[in-house]
Amino acid sequence: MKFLSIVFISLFLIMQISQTVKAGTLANVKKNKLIKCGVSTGLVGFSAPNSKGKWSGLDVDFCKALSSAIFGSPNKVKFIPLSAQQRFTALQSGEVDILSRNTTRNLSRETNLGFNFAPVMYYDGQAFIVKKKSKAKSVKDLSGATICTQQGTSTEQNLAAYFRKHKLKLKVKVFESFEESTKTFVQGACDAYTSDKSSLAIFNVKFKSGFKILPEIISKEPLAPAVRHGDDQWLDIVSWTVYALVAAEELGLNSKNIHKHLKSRDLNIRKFVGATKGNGKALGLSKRWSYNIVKQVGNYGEIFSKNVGKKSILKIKRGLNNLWTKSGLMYSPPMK
Ligand SMILES: N[C@@H](CCC(=O)N[C@@H](CS)C(=O)NCC(=O)O)C(=O)O
Repeated sequence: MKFLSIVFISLFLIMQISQTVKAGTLANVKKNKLIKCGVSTGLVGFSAPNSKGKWSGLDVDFCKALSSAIFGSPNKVKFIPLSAQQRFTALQSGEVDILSRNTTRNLSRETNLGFNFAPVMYYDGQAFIVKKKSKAKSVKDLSGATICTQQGTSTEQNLAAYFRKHKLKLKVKVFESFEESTKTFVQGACDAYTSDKSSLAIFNVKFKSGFKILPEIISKEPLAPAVRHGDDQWLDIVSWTVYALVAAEELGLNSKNIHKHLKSRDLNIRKFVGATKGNGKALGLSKRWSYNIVKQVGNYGEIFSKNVGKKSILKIKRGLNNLWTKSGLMYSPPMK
């Protein structure tokens, strides 16, 4: 009798566990009627709240695009601000469904931490900024200088490696909070500040050209959305949302003109807008998933320009983030 009840209890537990494994992230997201999107605490251009708590930025638009793909509306997202240090545990523990937070894809994060990265949303690299009146013209002039940076970032590791390689004396001040690290630098307690180059553009906007960025780019920082290992369908949806943004730009589809293409004769466009079915079903989404992304959020070029590019205050050039047909690295595999 005792043996039988142990068998039944074990069977019940196994069934429960396989239920939760089967109920993947998409099912959870649908059940909650929203995507829990991990973003930064406030990095202008990528993810930052305004005074009314409304979020904007490239990483924010990515989660909105995901929401359009799944719900046919860009607004079914809860943005959860995370510091560099907090972000990985938040993803591992299920506090967020996706991390869309200027996070660099690398081998140890993908293996040891148990994540899968979607395609790159922004190709970045690490750079240094100093006050305009500083004598430093190159990173080599920063030997022995105090450098501010943020804890739990690839920035911190690259800095140590670069100084070691070039036999420079490293004096570093690390901070848990972004706010504190930048404030300390601006107030003059550090001679230089280092991070992904995209996040340095804001200094001259906020503080009226009092700063200069040094010429060296010391690392590769391919920033990409991340999800937990073990949920292929969710990874497919997240990955093809990145590709849909890029493919739309390749195909000349944008938020203003896509509705005119519903009757297109072009087979690639017909697939994209869902006039010829197939892509949506394959992903477990509706036939209009990619149409909705572009109609409601825009194509990659539009969201780049609006958040970090020429229509934004940062005015960052497309560079590596241009389409492959324009000497950049943005490339979507065929969407068919
Ligand atoms: N891409 C790097 C750096 C990412 C990072 O967290 N950078 C800091 C400095 S720019 C940041 O975004 N802080 C914003 C925050 O903590 O909310 C990484 O993945 O480690």
